[in-house]
Amino acid sequence: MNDLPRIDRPKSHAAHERAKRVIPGGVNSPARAFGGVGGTPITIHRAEGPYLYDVDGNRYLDFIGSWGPMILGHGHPAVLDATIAAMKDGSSFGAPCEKETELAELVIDAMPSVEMVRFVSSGTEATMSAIRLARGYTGRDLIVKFAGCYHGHVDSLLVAAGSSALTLGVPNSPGIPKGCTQDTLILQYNDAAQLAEVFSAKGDAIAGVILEPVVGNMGLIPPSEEFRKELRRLTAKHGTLLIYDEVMTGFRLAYGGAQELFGDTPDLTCLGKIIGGGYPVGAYGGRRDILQKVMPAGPVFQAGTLSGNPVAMAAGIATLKELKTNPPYARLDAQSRRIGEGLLAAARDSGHAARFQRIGSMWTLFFAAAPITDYASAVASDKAKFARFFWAMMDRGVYLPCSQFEAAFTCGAMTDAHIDETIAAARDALASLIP
Ligand code: KE4
Repeated sequence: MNDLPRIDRPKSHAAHERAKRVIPGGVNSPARAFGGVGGTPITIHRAEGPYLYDVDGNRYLDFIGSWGPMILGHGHPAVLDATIAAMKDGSSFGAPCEKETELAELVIDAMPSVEMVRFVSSGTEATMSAIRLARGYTGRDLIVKFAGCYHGHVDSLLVAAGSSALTLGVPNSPGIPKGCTQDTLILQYNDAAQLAEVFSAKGDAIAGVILEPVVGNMGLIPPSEEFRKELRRLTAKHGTLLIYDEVMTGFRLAYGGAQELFGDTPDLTCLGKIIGGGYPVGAYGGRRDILQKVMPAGPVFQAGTLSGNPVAMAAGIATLKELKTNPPYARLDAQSRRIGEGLLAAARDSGHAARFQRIGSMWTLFFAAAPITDYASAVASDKAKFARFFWAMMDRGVYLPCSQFEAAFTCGAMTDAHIDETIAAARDALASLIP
């Protein structure tokens, strides 16, 4: 049976051809290029609630949610009202405004490990600044990251990177001088023994360890308890800063992020996505004694024209207040669990080896038989079959992340009927795939 896209999307094709003439690859981020699934990226006209609408008038249930930010769904009234009001007061001042302090207080209230916070305009800026701060605070140079984890396009961290770097086969991008990565040690996620080995040899020279506390950028990979606890023990023992990159998991897995879910206390936390409610916001925060090293309080430099932008702050405040007042987490967890049960049953009935890995409303269907625990097992999954499944779901009105190495996100605007529709579409799609 033909697995290729069944629905023609002429306006998306034309829009993409036009974009390619003036924007590299026709996209402003390679994650949207459909490099992992082939075909032409879909151009979106608008979004509302749980839906995306493309320029050809097709409607899709949206499981990307802008790669995480849209946990409330698109166009939530509280966020709309807050941003429109903020815009009427002025879109950018280049001077402090109280919305920055208000959002900082909400973040600090949500995450006990965060005693102070600095806002930036992207997750990349957050991790870049956190790495600089770890080095400035400890006076050390070495940084540890894990193969397959993605922390944005920071030179020193764009090695063995996940997400679109992995999808498009450039986990080590050209253009990055050796000098930028010579102090970056790459270890394997979930390998506690290797951690102990490296720390016994170099622990006192390591400024920081940065990781996704739950990986979304290799597809969904949970950490083992042993790995998490060994990481905290060894970093504390050697005076190394433990940096949780919660750009994706923050306010997603729980109101207090993965660190609330696991009861962990990192030294620094990076945030993004949900704290901007769909607007460009990143943040890094943590222990007061560390953050007090950030300029102008201390000597570690970091700056940004639109950091703390009042409209973006208003969106973040409205989003976090809604999440705090009406926490969706139990419902998102139950809906995502149901999706997993439905997709696994459908894969089994259609003869496809599959694994569904999930924490809360972050999940991934891997076409693999064994558990996916690290970079090697993730890249061994059947990416070609995932690509065919992606298009089969697209043609049935369900928009999944366009790569095996991404997490899908359920959102608060989805009802049980939407989940039923998704499971039915997956059953039909999987039956259409050649085993
Ligand atoms: P941004 O610079 O894209 O705002 O954040 C970088 C980043 C940092 N840390 C984690 C854990 C992240 O997941 C990200 C960005 N996530 C990707 C999707 N997996 C963003 C999509 C894109 O690159 O277009």
